[in-house]
Amino acid sequence: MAVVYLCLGSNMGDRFNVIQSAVNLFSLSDSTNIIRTSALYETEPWGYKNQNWFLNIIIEIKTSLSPEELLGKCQEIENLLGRDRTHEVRWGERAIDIDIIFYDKQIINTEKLTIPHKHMHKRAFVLVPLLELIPDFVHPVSGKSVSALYDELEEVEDVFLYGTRPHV
Ligand code: A4P
Ligand code: MG
Repeated sequence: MAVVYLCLGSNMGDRFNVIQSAVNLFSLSDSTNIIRTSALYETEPWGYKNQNWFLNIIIEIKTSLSPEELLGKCQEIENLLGRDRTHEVRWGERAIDIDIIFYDKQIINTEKLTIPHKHMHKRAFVLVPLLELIPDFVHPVSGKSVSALYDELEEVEDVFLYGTRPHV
């Protein structure tokens, strides 16, 4: 079993409901167990700025799936929750986006998958919730801990605690 950190984000439609539904689908699946989640955060858009704010959360899961199989599972859940990639702008609005941040300490660089996620170290919306869960976890490529990566952030987009969090 691998321990994996997923970042879920939504900035379209009923954002809370979409995040809750994604959490439910990971819980219900035989191949993924949710161990813990961070709090839920409302975050300023990173990248393409002219769009709605996101809700973001990190979930810690145990899984029997390989990284490629897990990517397939994440995309299946995105599709079930109404994501339509044909009308999207890069870094733009989406009902749900699920990124694999860490998969144990594995380093993967294929056409379909980059793990650790290639932008995670530049994103407060990933590092702030990760800090709650694994501040001392060392990024296997840079050799820096999550808290060191957070301290080194140059541009920090706004990240606020959201009043409530999804039920697991
Ligand atoms: N892919 C490669 N590595 C991974 C990985 N570690 N996890 C590939 C997930 N997918 C990975 O993803 C494009 C392709 O990336 C996938 O087919 C997969 O093979 P996508 O989700 O279809 O496209 P995308 O999400 O539009 O592109 P990208 O570059 O992955 O964007 P991000 O990095 O997901 O960023 N601001 C805030 N505040 N909160 C957010 O959640 N999200 C984004 C999207 C931008 N700004 C944001 C947020
Ligand atoms: Mg993505």
